[in-house]
Amino acid sequence: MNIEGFELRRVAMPLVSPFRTSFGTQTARDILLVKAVTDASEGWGECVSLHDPLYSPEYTEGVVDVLKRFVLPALGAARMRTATAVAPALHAFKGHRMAKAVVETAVLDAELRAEGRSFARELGGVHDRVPCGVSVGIMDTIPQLLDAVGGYLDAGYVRIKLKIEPGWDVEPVRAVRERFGDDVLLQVDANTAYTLRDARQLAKLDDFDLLLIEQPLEEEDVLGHADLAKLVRTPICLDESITSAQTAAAAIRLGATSVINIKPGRVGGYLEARRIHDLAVAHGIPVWCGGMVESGLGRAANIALASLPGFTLPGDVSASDRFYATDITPPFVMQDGHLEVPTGPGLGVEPVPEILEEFTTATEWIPV
Ligand code: OSB
Ligand code: MG
Repeated sequence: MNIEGFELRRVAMPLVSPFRTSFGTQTARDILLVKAVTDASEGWGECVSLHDPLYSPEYTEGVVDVLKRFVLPALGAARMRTATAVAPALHAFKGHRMAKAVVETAVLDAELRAEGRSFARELGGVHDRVPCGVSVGIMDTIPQLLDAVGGYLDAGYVRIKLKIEPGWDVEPVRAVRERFGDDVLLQVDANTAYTLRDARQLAKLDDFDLLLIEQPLEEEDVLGHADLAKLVRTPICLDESITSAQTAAAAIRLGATSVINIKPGRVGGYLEARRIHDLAVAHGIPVWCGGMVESGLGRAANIALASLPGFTLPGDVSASDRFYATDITPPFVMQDGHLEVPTGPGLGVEPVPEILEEFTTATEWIPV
């Protein structure tokens, strides 16, 4: 397989409703797609970076810059032919994992399509469908939140995640428990909005039998999470702090995380995501697949990853209509609270050409 070049494509997709987290409110997604074009096939990657560096240091214009300035020229110079060669060819460049992940995913998709193998099969998936969780944004009022959660439960979601921040934590959790009962699988995500001084407030969540508290403290405060784990009974789950298998190993050793949210984009790609899965399984740490408000392309790959055996908790793997009225691929539709794992070559899904064109705001061809 010889790589001829990469198409960078920007796609603007409106969200069905605003999505508010402790770091901001999103009303639309400006997605960077990368298409790898080889002499044998084409493959897609979806970049998870956000428009602004509010979740991680990366941001989409920065990803485009690092791709054009460093990543794609290095791949061309390496005459790289397989997805496993991508990470070594880029190793000299520090960080920029979302940028590295999107090109590795595009090359992997191209390679698997050429060979007729699916992502799930390549990564080691063992299930043909995965359970769906949903991430519920911060709302203006508790009644609004209860309406939203009720709607997702009616739709069949098997796990609810509430976004929290100081001032929106114990009360919304209590209200959801009171209205929907103790059987609902429930967890919270703070996106780094607290400090260790908030330990007593966070310990109040212990009364509600939550599956986990996700990333309460700053990304780099791994020790703080280890200290917090001794002050609260609810399991701590790291998201932002887990940037590689190496940081995952350290966080596990320190007792900073007893569950891990794996997001392939955050850790440099699906191959590193699988290494974190394997490490976690070896340590008896449950993992689940995070989401970054992906279109159907990124969603397809996440579903494949979530079918690996260590993904024992439902992920932020939801149906297309959780975020998008119209997806750029045929929509992922939930059945009985689950999504089917794609079995076709590569991602197993492709953009619908007319819809892709309709949402596209810019394209650029970069030969290598
Ligand atoms: O922290 O998990 C997060 C979305 C954007 C940025 C960060 C996060 C999220 C989510 C997942 O909560 C949403 C989804 O894709 O289902
Ligand atoms: Mg999170």
